[in-house]
Amino acid sequence: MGLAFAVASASAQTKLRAWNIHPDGYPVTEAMKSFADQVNKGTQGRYQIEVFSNATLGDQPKAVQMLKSGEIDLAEFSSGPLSDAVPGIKVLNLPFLFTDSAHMFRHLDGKLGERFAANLKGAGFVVLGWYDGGARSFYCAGRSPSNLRDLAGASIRVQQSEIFVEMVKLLDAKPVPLPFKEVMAGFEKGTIDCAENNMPSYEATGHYKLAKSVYVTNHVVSPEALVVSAALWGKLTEADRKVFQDAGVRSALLMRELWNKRVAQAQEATAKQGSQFVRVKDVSPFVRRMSPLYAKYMNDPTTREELLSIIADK
Ligand code: BDP
Repeated sequence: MGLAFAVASASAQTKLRAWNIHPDGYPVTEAMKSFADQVNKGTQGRYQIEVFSNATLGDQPKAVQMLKSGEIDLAEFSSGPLSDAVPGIKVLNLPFLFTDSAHMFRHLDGKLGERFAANLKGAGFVVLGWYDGGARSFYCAGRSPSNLRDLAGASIRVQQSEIFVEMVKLLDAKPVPLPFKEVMAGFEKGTIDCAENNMPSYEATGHYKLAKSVYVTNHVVSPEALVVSAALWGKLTEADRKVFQDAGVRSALLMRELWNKRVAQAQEATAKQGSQFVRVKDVSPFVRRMSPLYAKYMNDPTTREELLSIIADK
């Protein structure tokens, strides 16, 4: 009887659905797959995670809500759309806050990361790993910006996220919030002049084919997060939680390694295809334009403390 029960429960399988926006081969996708494999092994096949790539389950703001309500179990989100659901993490998208990924992970792999994770947990998102969202720059079709004034009046696609909308407004440009998968069509139809993203996304989406002028501003360096729903977390045993946590940490390390290689590859590949890169000479005019944003987050009690602790420890 005891044995029969043990056999029956050992073979009980739970299928989990993971949301992902990127295609196969992209560092996020590969890291998620390795996470799924490790969870599968660590739980002796009791948890089977299926990764739904290319945003087939819906766009990112929708997926954020789906995870919150437990409709999907896992996801990898960029901090822009996530911060609209969890105001305490908004500072992660402030322009020029982090100078590069190393600076960002110094904070995220320490106390501050724990605080952001606690904020997210309170809102229904359990962070299992911080992934690299890279450094974002502008790229345009039909104009070749070499200073901020060249962006004035441009229709610039942004993520469906408040802070990105505000940032573009402060550049005297027109923010056009669009789902990631609709950006290419925006360039094709001419409804947008520019977009902004990191180089791996610029390449993987094919945006480089139409938007050949990259203005290298690196204006936002921000993380992404591998998260599971609080609903799923509540159902896991302590031992299974440990398996998920270890797999999350390992997948984040893998992601970061794959990411660094991919950034270099994307730059090289797009340059070969004719993309032109103009590096920003001096970021201070850009930073000055952002001052209403800094003031807003400094005055906001939900973001002030995090912001100060990042600024105080450059
Ligand atoms: C990519 C992020 C992805 C975002 C996308 C965007 O990895 O999560 O959805 O940018 O700009 O870099 O929408």
